[in-house]
Amino acid sequence: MFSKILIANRGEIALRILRACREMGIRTVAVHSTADESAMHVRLADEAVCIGPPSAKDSYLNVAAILSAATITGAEAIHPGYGFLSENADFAETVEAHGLAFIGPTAEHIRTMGDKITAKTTMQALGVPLVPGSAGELATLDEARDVAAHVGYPILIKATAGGGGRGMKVAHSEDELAEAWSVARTEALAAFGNDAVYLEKYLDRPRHIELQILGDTHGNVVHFGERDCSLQRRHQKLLEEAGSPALSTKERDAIGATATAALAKLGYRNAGTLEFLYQDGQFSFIEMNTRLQVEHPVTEMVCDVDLVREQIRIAAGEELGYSQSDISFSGHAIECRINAEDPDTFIPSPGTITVFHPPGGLGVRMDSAIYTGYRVPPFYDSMIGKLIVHAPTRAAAIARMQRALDEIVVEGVKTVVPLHKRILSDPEFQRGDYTIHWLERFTSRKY
Ligand code: MV4
Repeated sequence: MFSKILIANRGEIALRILRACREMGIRTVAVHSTADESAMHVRLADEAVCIGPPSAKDSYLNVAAILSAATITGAEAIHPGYGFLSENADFAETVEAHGLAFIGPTAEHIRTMGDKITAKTTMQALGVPLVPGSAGELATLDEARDVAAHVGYPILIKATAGGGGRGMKVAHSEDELAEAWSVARTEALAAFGNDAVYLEKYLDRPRHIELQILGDTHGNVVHFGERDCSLQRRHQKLLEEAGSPALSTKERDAIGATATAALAKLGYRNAGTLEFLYQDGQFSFIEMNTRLQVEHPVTEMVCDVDLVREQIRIAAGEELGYSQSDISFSGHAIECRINAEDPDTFIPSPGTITVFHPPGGLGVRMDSAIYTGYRVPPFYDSMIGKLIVHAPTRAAAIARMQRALDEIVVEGVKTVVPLHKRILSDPEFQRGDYTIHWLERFTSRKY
């Protein structure tokens, strides 16, 4: 096992990783920008190294500075968290070239899944169901027309380098195809420097369901069930739950078996998430995330597993030591992302937190790096914490989350807490009756 790990991240996820290290008797190295000198991850780590000015480009994305920090402190492994360098294949490769362990998948697997077409063709070859569409990149508009006629309208043009919904255009009929084609390509080129696009049948009311996977370096792959991440706005998730209100145990077992068999064949190691669109009882793979995700705690609560600890054990070469039949699902978990944003306009609200009182009690978990007097810097993501609850049933989890949201106090900055309260008291939400479009409509509703 490692004796020292460098955490190449900030905020709540840096604390999450630090906590796992502490419990495993592993020393920690925090890295931070000049804007984060008084951040909680810096205070709690055994050592801290300043890696640059506030701009993420010059600090949390500064590969040379992070590797220097690892070298001078004698860290043996680097945990990238989520965001920043976590899905940068070149970074993973460079870390390993320096004789350090990258706590994540191989650079090759990160690269494969980073390209959406390669990810899809790889998964298809491994027997994972996809949305019907083009076999790969489309060379011409004529080719797009043929594939669209074959799969049937409406269709979606997607950028192969895409993510976050950019470079994505719907065509409801052949009349709209030429326009969608050129707009998607132009956007893709501007956003990613790559105008390659592909085509899929457009699903009009899917849920976004993702499956948590772990693989070790001995060929064992298991899954920890699904998370329903349909409640998002402009591709920013806001509330996630495990399990999905839409899924039966039978459906979970079936997609889980397909996914673990596929990733075992691939030789996948460490944590990964398969993203699916789920509509009319059908799963369609869309993307794979090769990192620990923001919403991993809901899975931890229902499976009683420490996913970060597992990631570290896997990176150190240990065997999982359990199989699929040892993993069971207990109760229901919900996560509310607490963003420092106006709850109506979603405009970021950085500033000093004058009062912070975290909620507590049975089944309540608050993952956050804020404290009373903490200044939320304007340079990074506006998420300042995650409130997670676990209870025997979904109804009890909703009641528990409502109770916890009534208890939490965050003053000095605006937060999305009032929006969460509205969502949790909505009858459609309470019935689990929602798709990926639900929150967009809900937040534009007048009340
Ligand atoms: C889709 C889709 C409907 N049909 N693909 C959005 C970003 C990227 N991750 C995939 N996305 C979608 N792909 C087909 N064939 C709808 C979306 C989509 C979406 C997916 C997941 C979560 C939120 C979303 C919001 C809008 C659109």
